[in-house]
Amino acid sequence: MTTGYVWNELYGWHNTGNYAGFLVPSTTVQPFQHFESAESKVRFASLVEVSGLSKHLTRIDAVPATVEDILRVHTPEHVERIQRESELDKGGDAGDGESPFGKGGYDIALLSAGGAIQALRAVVEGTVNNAYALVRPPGHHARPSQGMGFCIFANAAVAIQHVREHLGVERVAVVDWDVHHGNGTQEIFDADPNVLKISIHQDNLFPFMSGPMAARGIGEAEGSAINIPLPAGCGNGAYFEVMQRIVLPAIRRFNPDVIVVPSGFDASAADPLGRMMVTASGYSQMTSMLLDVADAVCDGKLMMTHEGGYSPTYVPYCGLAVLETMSGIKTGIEDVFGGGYDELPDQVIKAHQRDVIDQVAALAGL
Ligand code: 9RB
Ligand code: ZN
Repeated sequence: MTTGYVWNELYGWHNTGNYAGFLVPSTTVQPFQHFESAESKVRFASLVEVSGLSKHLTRIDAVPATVEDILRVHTPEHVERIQRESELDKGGDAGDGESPFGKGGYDIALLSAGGAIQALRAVVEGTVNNAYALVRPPGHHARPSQGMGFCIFANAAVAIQHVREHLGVERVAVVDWDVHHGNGTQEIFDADPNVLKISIHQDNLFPFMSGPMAARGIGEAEGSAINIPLPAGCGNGAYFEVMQRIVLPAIRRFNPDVIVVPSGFDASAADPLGRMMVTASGYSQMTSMLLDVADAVCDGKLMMTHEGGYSPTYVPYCGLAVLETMSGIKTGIEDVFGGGYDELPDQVIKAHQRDVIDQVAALAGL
């Protein structure tokens, strides 16, 4: 089994400035770090090296996405505005006032989308079995004409459109396990029945009022979006039930050519933005399930592209667990930070969590 891996030092240089979380500093808000700082991703990349896992992965170089790649998904106005603001010393904002970027941010955003493209290309072409693109800035909130939620360009969607255009891919299943709704991916492919959009998220966390279970795709694509808005507090048990009752059967029914996972680790028990309880071993088991269904329907073809996850200490262990599972290589590094979370009662599915899963399964005809 060969697992591709994308990381570029410039991803750590994407500059979100001195926001206090998502707030602009002022005389009443002390400057700090933006939530989407480099920390959790740089430390993930660091653990991949220190653990020795990187020696067993197939490094894939990020290449900047071309403007043509970006324009398959975004409007020229959006792309031109990002490029223009990126030339300013003070940088700019992707579109919602809480997604800042520094000088040169356009180039790093192209490199982020390009990292996802190269990873997906390698999987589709079969040079690797599967791949993880540890890219930054993230992408799943970016809309056709506007960035938002710390995202500039829609990395996963750009990669999907690239391989459909260049490599003859037709059907793609997206499983977004970031704790926030993958609204951008959904909007971009809402009317496209050949892209299955599954998003597992905390109900109405971000964006506001986005990702209700009633949003199921539009027109002839009705049924191609499956939103799973979980109540806060879900742990591994609830997430496994989501996989078994909804995600895996939906993928089997859809029969994709490849599976793409916008992978955030902000559903982890340690995340400061999400209110979920997933652990590194939970992410590992969900990865196994996805690998199994990928083996069954699409020759194991699975690509993950990094999204959120804001615990600088825990994200690296969640990420390492996923990469170990994808590659089949154990580094022997224990989940020292999260081990205690595995024993908490929150890991067992609760009735009110199961109710939501049952409702979504019924809506989806599963
Ligand atoms: C604002 C609020 C947010 C909160 C979370 C994200 C996470 C993105 C992510 C983005 C924006 C609230 C501006 C609440 O990790 N995606 O995967 N903004 N949230 N109130 N206000 C005024
Ligand atoms: Zn998120």
